[in-house]
Amino acid sequence: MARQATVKATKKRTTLNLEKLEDRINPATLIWDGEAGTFNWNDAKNWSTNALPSVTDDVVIPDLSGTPEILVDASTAIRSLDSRELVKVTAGKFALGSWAARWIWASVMCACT
Ligand SMILES: [Ca+2]
Repeated sequence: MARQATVKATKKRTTLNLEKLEDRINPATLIWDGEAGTFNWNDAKNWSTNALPSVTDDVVIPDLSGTPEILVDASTAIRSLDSRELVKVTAGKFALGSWAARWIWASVMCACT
């Protein structure tokens, strides 16, 4: 007589453990597109997102035609800066955010009085 295998279904209960993940803010890269036709940092249209850079943003200003100065006339804080043009701060504070990866690759001049 052939031996018959018996398959017995068993119900196993598994407990799922959920772990709360840390909150994350994804930094964005904002690129100067000069759409406003000015060289004013605080003119939102000059940025690729048409919004001013914020403390979580990496900012890129490419090599522009001629040698324009990008004027910063109000306080701003960004995550990092990579600029091929002079960034001239005429008023307010120009700060890099409190992120670990902050860095700057640019010429920044303070023309504050
Ligand atoms: Ca734009």
